[in-house]
Amino acid sequence: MAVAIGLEQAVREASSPPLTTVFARALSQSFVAFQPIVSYADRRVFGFEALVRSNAGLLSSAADLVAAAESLGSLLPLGRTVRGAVARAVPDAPAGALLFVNVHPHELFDPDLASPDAPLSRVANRVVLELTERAAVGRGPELCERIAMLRRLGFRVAVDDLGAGFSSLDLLADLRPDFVKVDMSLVRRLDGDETRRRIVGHLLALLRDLGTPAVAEGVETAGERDALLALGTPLLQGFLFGLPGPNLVAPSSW
Ligand code: G
Ligand code: MN
Repeated sequence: MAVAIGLEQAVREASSPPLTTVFARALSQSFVAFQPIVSYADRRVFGFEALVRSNAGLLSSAADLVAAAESLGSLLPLGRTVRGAVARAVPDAPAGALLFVNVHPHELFDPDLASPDAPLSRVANRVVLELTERAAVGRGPELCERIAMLRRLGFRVAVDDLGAGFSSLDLLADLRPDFVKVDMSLVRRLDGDETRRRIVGHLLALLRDLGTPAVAEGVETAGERDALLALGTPLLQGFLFGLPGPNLVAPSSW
């Protein structure tokens, strides 16, 4: 068995370019897609989440790009590329709309992120940095200090993917985020599942009690939308309102 895997790997490595080359190509052909976040009650675009993609055949999704960057130690160049693209797009955003940008835990300590002269820092008051625990990154005072410093630059902060994987409730206490993004795994089939509805209902009540606005992610159906509205979540994101796209535009139908 071990021999078969070893051979398989050898064949793959012999017949394809090294990951560094594939990643460099993917990064050079990367772009940022924007997905609307809507304030449904007043049919207003509240903001957009910036999602990295690549036109290169390999490593075209955000997940693949991030995984390759993690294994190559290239998270900082990837993050800088994304942040630069978002900064260039901000002037095209509708007035008042916020740009939500995913930040890998390792990127938090990139000097470029915290530099007042970095392109994104200049528009920090339009930007919400989305954080997940994801990797085992120090959660001590240095993380809180870093977040405090980024806030002094004008950035706001969101805890991403709450309710899934690595985003635990103690992040809410540690970071006291400006927004929380409720993971799509909790949103899915919310309308047809009483238990799920109770869990999300209590989670939203907790966030209201903390004074933290929630964004529900991954809304795909009118049923999920209506269940979320009934539970009191006005900020919604998902394929129902718009796919990630190249332009910062309001959804065409809602
Ligand atoms: O982890 P994070 O929340 O940043 O991931 C966002 C991802 O979810 C993006 O890749 C985006 O394309 C995807 N996404 C956005 N809206 C929906 C949706 O309504 N349904 C599903 N299945 N995926 C979505
Ligand atoms: Mn996100």
